[in-house]
Amino acid sequence: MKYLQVRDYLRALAGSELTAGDPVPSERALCERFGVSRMTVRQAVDALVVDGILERVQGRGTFVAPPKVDLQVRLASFTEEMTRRGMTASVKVLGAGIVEAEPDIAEALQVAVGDDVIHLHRLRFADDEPMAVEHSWLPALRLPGFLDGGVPSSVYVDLGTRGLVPDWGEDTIDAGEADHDEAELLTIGPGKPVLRITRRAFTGDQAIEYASAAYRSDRYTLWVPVSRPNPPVVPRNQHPPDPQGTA
Ligand code: 16G
Repeated sequence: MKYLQVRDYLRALAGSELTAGDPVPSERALCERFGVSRMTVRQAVDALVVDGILERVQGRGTFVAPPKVDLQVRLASFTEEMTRRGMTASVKVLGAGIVEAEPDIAEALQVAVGDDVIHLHRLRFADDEPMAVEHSWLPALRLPGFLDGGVPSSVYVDLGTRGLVPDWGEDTIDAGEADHDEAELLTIGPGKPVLRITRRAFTGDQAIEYASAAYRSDRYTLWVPVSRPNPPVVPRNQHPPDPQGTA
């Protein structure tokens, strides 16, 4: 199929001579080069837009898209993840303080309702581009003086200095739409898709963080390593099948 030739040519071009933000050859040039119709060229471009390799900018044309950051699902901090990818992490603190734990936060952090918890609301950047809006809650009683010197630039580094860096956790990931405030902060349109990630992180058997974040899904790919568990992993609140059938 002709369109595959055009697609593969553009894909190779985007991965070699061109870099993010460069325009791709015009439709007319591609039609001439491959002896195909505009419709065929558009079909090839569409496929690469869907794959996130090219992006169309209204009124300006088609460009090589910035590479997607693959968000690896593992217990790393935002700062570590971005550094590992050769990007510079930065943060804008939108709010920070001690609040009383609401019932859902109290349950997640294994504290009593009304106990002091640290609440952080942060906009996270990679190479100065907004990537995620995060709310985090941490048990204040376990972290005396946490906010005394201002909000640490990396929460997990601060936890590390206290010997409390989380060593395991649970993430849940949902597809969602950016609400008005998130869209503004992330510089995407309202209603654009985001990945909603909640995390409960533990140090040993004690919960140290509950977090809820909206990640731009145009800039993130989730990368999930999978392997066959042995023994089977059972979701929380469920019990493995009883082999004796005696339950
Ligand atoms: C990640 C965590 C977030 C944690 C932050 C600490 C996810 C989905 N979220 O963004 O819960 O608060 O790292 O990063 O992975 P920091 O040490 O750079 O502040």
